Amino acid sequence: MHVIATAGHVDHGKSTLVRALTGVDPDRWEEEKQRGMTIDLGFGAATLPSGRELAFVDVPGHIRFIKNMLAGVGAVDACLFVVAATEGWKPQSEEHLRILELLGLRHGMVALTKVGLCDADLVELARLDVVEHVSGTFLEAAELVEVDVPSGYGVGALQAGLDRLAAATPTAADVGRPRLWVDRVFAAKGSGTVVTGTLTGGPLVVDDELVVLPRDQPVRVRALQSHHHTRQRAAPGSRLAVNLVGVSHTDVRRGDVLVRPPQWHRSRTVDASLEVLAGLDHEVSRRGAFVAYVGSGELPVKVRVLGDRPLAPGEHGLVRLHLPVALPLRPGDRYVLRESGRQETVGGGELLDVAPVLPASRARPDRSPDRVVRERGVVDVDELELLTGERRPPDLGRWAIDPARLEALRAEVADKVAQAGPLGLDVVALDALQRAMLATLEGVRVDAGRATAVAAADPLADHPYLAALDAAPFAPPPPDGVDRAELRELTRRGLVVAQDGIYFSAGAVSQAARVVAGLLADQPAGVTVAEVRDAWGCSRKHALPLLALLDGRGLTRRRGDVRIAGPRLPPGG
Ligand SMILES: Nc1nc2c(ncn2[C@@H]2O[C@H](COP(=O)(O)OP(=O)(O)OP(=O)(O)O)[C@@H](O)[C@H]2O)c(=O)[nH]1
Ligand SMILES: [Mg+2]
Repeated sequence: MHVIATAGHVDHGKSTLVRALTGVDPDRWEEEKQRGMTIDLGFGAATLPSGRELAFVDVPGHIRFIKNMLAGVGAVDACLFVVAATEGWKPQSEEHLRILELLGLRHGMVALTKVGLCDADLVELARLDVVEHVSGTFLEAAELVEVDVPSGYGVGALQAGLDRLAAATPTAADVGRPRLWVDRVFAAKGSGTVVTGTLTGGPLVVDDELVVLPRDQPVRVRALQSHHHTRQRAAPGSRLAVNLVGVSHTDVRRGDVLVRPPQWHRSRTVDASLEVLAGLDHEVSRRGAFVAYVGSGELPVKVRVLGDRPLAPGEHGLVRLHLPVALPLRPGDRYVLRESGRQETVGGGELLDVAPVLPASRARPDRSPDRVVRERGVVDVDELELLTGERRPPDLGRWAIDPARLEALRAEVADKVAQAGPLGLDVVALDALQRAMLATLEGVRVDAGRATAVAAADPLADHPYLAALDAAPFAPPPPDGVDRAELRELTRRGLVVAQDGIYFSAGAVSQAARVVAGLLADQPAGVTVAEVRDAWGCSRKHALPLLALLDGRGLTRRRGDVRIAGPRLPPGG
């Protein structure tokens, strides 16, 4: 099942085509019938001669109703792009095509309508006009069918073309995370509130417990209907009417969204790419009253360009958007940006980060989950899935951890254990993350809530190189003749610490720290490298990497020419 939206300039024959294909007039309102013009979205379903079913969303072409058009095209799979041969390419042909491109649509076909009102030359001119305008866009290779609905000319060819289009268009993805942007709400006699929309992301089932956002109203699915058939379960990619228990029809509106509450992060600030339309006659800065179209909704937004200068027409950049309400968004969602003052489409793009943590001055968003982990250091894998849509195995416990942070954590916990007295380390003093790390450390035994190093139980802990290192902690011998794999393993376990090509025993580092703490107790203003080196009784070649290790662990800190105590240095004296 696919959902196809019409698109094209006002009066070019979109609704007439939908009516010819579905047998239903998509212009539902009296005012639409009187004015002969679509104002709001219309809906219909067609069964093609092949038996395939297609759902249609018919949009208005008039510039005044462009926001209704935007509400209709957010979740569709493909478009039926309509151009009247009598008029050729017109402003909203262009604007609709730009919008569909910004929304990332990839599939569609073109109907050249009203050919019965033109002679062959005019039809040919119109066809060339269309071909020229769609070149370089997703419609470049699309089928173009000439039709004239009153005489029925071309309607069969259009149906056959739609059949091929549907066959070539992938069905909506099912990632088990349903979302339905509401595009219509009404009260059904006897059964309460009904909302309609195009379902994406996953199936909905009768009795599902959902929430209406941004209002945050819990609801239950009483019944589902798709194409006038009652269903127990509806698959993503269908047009759906959902009968809801728990909310009045006056409390839901277009632009609201139905999701399962635990499956979504709710965003008020998002980072996104912004493709500025080349046809714009000014650059995009933070000035201006902007409206973002996301899903079926229209939201006044504050825009901050990420980077130090405004974006020029045709340029691709990054922006931070501040929304007035919290919505269930995910990276990859598309949006269109319009400026309300000038009534023009500015551009649009893709959401990249739905929960940015860096200040705008430093944010450089992309869709990579690694970036999200790096910027956070540590993130629960469930949370990471909400933020990125991607599930990954935890690096430790239930967390995804930036590699540098993971190593620092390993060293920190190993150090705590190493530094603990004979009674061992009180595990209660560790946070959940440190405890998870403790459980992975080899050579550590936890007994009655206390962790102690059991180096003796570990064959590698008896490694002769360790004994050699311990014998000369501040002037360690190089690992000549030591098996490389064993050396790697000794380092990985934190028994040996490498710095600038010099290998130290883990004990040497804490021992060195104690000596420096002693010196600093007498000379809190700082000690020089030479003083430290003398206290350690070693050469500069060994003193420098040792100091670098202490600096790296926050045991010492460099200030000008001297070292002072770092935040982690134990009190000396
Ligand atoms: N002769 C002829 N007339 C057509 C054809 N298609 C549409 N029309 C006429 O063109 C007028 C506009 O058609 P609509 O289908 O309402 O146009 P629309 O694109 O839906 O217009 P909006 O929704 O307002 O943007 C109507 O009077 C139709 O009868 C066609 O193929 N041939
Ligand atoms: Mg219409």
